[in-house]
Amino acid sequence: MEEIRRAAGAYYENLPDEEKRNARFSFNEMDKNKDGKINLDEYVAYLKKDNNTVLPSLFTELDKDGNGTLDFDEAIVLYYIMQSGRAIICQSCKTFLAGAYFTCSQCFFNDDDSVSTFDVCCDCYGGKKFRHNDGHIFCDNYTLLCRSRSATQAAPIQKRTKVLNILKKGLQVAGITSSDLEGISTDIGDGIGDGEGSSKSNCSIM
Ligand SMILES: [Ca+2]
Ligand SMILES: [Ca+2]
Ligand SMILES: [Zn+2]
Ligand SMILES: [Zn+2]
Repeated sequence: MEEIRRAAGAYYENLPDEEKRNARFSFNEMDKNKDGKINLDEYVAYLKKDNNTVLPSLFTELDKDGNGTLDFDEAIVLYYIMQSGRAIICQSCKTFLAGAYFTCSQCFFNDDDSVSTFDVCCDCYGGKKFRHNDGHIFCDNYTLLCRSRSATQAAPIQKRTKVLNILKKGLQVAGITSSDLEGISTDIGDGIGDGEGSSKSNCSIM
């Protein structure tokens, strides 16, 4: 959680003023009784409003000083998690995935919208405490991010738009922000590696 907290702080510092105001606006919106802090009820009500998964355990983790409410600095971490699509949950034990985790590469790169990503925490993955399709191969989220880049670069030009669209759909799985993806798009524009190469990894595109 500490890592995400640091990322959230850095993210907020780099936001344009207008988006900083948006973050403040979201906070005020969440703060129904206008006492300047978010209690558990306000947190739950806010997430339910947009049909988000409500994890009371996440509230406890967000509440760094443990006083039972979230001040603005603590709530900014939630804002970051929501904005960056980082709200990923273990499909087995339902905990919030704050750090490294494993995801099914077949499901991730599947371009059928009815197939969602399948993510599990390291404990559930290591302890084989999950059920999933036989033969599907998992890789960790950091590996996936690297493989996504090489997969995009290795794809023939006409296929790249498709690959990028798949990546956009699965953006949240790797915890990539949209600005990261713009970086990938730019590289494509440079026309790097337009050969027929294929990624020789467990996480290659099927
Ligand atoms: Ca309040
Ligand atoms: Ca607090
Ligand atoms: Zn788990
Ligand atoms: Zn799968």
